[in-house]
Amino acid sequence: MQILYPDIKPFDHQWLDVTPPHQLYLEQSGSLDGIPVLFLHGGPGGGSDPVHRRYFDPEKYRIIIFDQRGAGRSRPHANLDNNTTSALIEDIEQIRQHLNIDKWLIFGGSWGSTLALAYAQQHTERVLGLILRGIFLARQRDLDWLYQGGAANIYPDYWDDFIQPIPPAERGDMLSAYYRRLTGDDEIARMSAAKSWSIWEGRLATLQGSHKTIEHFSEPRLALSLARIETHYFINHCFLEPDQLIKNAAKLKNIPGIIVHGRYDMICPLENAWTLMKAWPQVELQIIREAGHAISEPAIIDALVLATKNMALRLEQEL
Ligand code: STX
Repeated sequence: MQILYPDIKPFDHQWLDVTPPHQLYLEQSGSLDGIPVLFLHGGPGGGSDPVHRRYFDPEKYRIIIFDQRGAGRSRPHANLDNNTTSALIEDIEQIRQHLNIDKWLIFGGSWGSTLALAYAQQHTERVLGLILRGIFLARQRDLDWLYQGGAANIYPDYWDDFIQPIPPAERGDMLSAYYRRLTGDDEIARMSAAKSWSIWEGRLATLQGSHKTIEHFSEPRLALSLARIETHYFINHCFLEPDQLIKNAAKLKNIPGIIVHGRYDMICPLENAWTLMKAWPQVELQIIREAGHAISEPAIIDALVLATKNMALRLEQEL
């Protein structure tokens, strides 16, 4: 059983100016001459966390982590202007050039896997490999699963709490109903909607459920950026064409890839990973027996740490 690497501090951090009004928090840790790996956080709007550094051997990897537009320590917080998938892909390219990196490994879970796939399909020649967790294809069916009744079959009690802030007449379109409140003038209604939104996601994230997870998701800053940025992306179908990530999957055929997906993932059902694997048969799909969605699930940690170890060995051989 693999466990996380020790807690480390970044050797460099900065705020990078991208298209106004955005400035991105960007940090590097591990070894400057190691294999460059870019960590893409989830949500969108979830932000990065110091624990994310600990999935990589700091002696082998140059660990690059940033907060996407409006998320985490990026500024302005929870801002939706010029906040689109193609803007994030341009940010990734700007970061790569800014750090003088030719090619890098991309590591992303959930929305981070969505963004990783979109980036890799557009900039294939820049990608050494992909390690993806909890695949989120961002199709209509994936949004309906989360916000229009699917997961409600498994969690009817938590679903009741989730729909509670929305009057029955508006429940036919939960995403728009939440988006209106999250972008409205009533600050109390905004924060209350943000917390309900974020807690629903937090409750679905782990197999066991825990106080710590719920506390984390109800923290006002996280709740607000997660809820505002997610609803903004999701009412726009993540700014992707229908089935875009599957239609373009053949572009990945020469990129080494590992997918780690929990069988009991209630945020992104395993079907997402299965469908991706069918379209990208060269990828290695690991179905994790006793795990849900979160990056913090013990069996997911085990698989991801092993994946970064094996990918380093593979890439060192090729270099
Ligand atoms: N959102 C899936 C996702 O990317 C629908 C995600 N879920 N939870 C997270 O991200 C955080 C833990 C990063 C907030």
